[in-house]
Amino acid sequence: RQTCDVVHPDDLRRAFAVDMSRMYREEVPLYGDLIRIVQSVNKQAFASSVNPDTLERLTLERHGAIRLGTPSELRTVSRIFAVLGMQPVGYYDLSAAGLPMHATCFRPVQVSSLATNPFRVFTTLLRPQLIRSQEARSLAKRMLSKRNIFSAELIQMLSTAEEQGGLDPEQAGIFIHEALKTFSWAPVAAATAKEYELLKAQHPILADIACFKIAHINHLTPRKLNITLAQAPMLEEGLRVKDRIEGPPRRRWPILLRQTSFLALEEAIKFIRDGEGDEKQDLIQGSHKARFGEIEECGAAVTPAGRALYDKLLAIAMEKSAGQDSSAADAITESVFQEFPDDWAQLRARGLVYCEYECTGKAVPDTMAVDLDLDLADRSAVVEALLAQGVLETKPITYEDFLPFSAAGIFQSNLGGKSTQNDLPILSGSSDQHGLAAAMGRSILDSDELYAAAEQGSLNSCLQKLAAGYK
Ligand code: OOG
Ligand code: NI
Repeated sequence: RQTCDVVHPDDLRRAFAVDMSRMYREEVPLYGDLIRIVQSVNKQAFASSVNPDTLERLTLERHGAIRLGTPSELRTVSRIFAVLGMQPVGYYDLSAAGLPMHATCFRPVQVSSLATNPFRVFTTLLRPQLIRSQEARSLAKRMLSKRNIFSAELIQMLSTAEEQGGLDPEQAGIFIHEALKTFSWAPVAAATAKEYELLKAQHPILADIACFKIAHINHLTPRKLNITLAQAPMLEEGLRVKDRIEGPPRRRWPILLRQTSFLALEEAIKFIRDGEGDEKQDLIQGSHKARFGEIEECGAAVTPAGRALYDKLLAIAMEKSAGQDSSAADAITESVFQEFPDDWAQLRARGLVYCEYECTGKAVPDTMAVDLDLDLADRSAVVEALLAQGVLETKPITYEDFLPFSAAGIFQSNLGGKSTQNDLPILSGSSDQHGLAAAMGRSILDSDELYAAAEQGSLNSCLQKLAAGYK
């Protein structure tokens, strides 16, 4: 193992996210408009918000999504993300929503890395065994087996990074440039129009995954402080915005994630001509709809108890609002969610959210002692007393993951038309986290463990400071 002056993975990720954003703005000019709207609304909303982040970190915030075709593509992508300091967190079974895919979220996991740059990527893998039509299944598999979405230079840099334990600044530049190629847009399909139509007829997602030479990023998502405020300017600028915001209703203390998107563009592409002939010069004009823009409002990460309450209320709201128009559905959802406390003290006292602890600077009263060796029950009594005395304070830990129902809603709105259970071209599948992990060749991290560790870490460092007499 050589030693060299390596670029920190957090800095690599930040550079990668910035370059990817620039690339996508060039490819999809509407995305540039979206960013402008978001920046101006964020500025307005920032002053009145309870959000603990800095405006700078908010403007950096992005996620993206890619759809991969084979386990070996996923394995290499997972190595690429590892170089960028991103690990697979969480498992999302999309078969429940009628999609032949499952997913994970690649993201930074350390509190300090999230603070530097929280860029995350929703990464789906096709599950061909869930495609009902045998013809479509084998065509998709055949096409995917022929493609290579990574440049030779990228693979070379990947090995270098793994051998050296990182990349020097010059290598880092090459790595980012080559990695972006894998996620860029090439308006030439690696399929004939007939192959494309065959897959699309089964499910539009199949054509998007299998008919291209590379794994284009299908959207990027800046973070919005108040997502409700962005809807109007988005419509004014002529973006075809999805009719409902996904996730929890509007609240004083936002939880989890609220998301909305503008609908996918119909983009010109060229297909390979069937049969003989010079493919490059002889292409057939067509179009493809897959790429879009999205915005999200991130709230507090919730504990398993908070998540169970969220899932329960969402299920009730969805059932009650079935068949209603979007404003009626929003009203129903808001009323159902009255049951989810919207007051910080209560959210914390009922153990519904994860908290970050901070020392306020106020001294520990003389009548109290902070002893690090206390057992759990005594310790939590001390913590409560310190909070009551104003020595400690808490704030939300930002949710850094995705929501499966919201993701399914975003998929549906961008593929056009909802499938009904009866004509699903997808075999019903069960979730297969083990299969996804095996495809990647590594295990998937549990987001709850990460949030709990962040909470504990912040509390421990406060208590250490206080025990050491910090004022
Ligand atoms: C991914 C959709 C999921 C989100 O924000 O929930 C997603 C896709 O369309 O490939 O990005
Ligand atoms: Ni998204």
